[in-house]
Amino acid sequence: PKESNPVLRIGTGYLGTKYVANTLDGEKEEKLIVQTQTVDCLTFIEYVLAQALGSSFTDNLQKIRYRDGIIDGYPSRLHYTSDWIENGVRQGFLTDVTAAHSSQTMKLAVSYMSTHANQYKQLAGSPENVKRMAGYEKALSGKQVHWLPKAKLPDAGLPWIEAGDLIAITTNQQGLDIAHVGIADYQDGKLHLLHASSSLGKVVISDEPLSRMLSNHKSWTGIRVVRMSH
Ligand code: NAG
Repeated sequence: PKESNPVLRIGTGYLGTKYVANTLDGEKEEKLIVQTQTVDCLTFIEYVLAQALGSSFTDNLQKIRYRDGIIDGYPSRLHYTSDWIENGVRQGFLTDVTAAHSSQTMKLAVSYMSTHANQYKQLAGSPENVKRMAGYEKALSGKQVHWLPKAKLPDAGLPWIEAGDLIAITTNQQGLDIAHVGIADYQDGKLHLLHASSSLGKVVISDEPLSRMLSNHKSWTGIRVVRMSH
């Protein structure tokens, strides 16, 4: 049965969990926050992955959320999902499945946070944090990553996209890499998204197949697919 995949099984257990944004941004000093009762799209998959990896939940979460697992202020948090993915691959708990199955590549170009510092509490009053973020943006920008354009994703999904895979939705919004994340879930032979939905205010399985979600959002361009390594 499909729910033998631990990521999907644990993720399904979060159905109905309330969506709340910015749950990690309340503290002045950056520390590991565990708030599994209220999630956004990224913290949802972080908690699921931290649990699916087994043994210490908090050790796992720190490795997932922070660059090389080290908490050193706000900029050490992996704010850009591409950075988050790269860290997970480097640390050995994620595999980039897209790289093996889609020949399409894109060059990352991120700058959103340093150029919209007023939208981020921990950047607004801190030129030092903005400077550090700009450095990480510069390091990430120019890197090539594989992706799958939305026109190449059928309603039925693809054989290499498995239930429980993590899906990161790419965007054409200037300076940003990923607009949304969730978990692959097949329903009646179609690929759906198990995700923390800001519009529905909770964790849901999408009514529509992922392919339709993508075509309904003009700025969403395609997906990257990563898998928990085992
Ligand atoms: C991401 C935010 C990040 C935050 C995370 C979890 C950006 C570029 N990234 O969307 O700051 O830590 O959600 O809430 O805004």
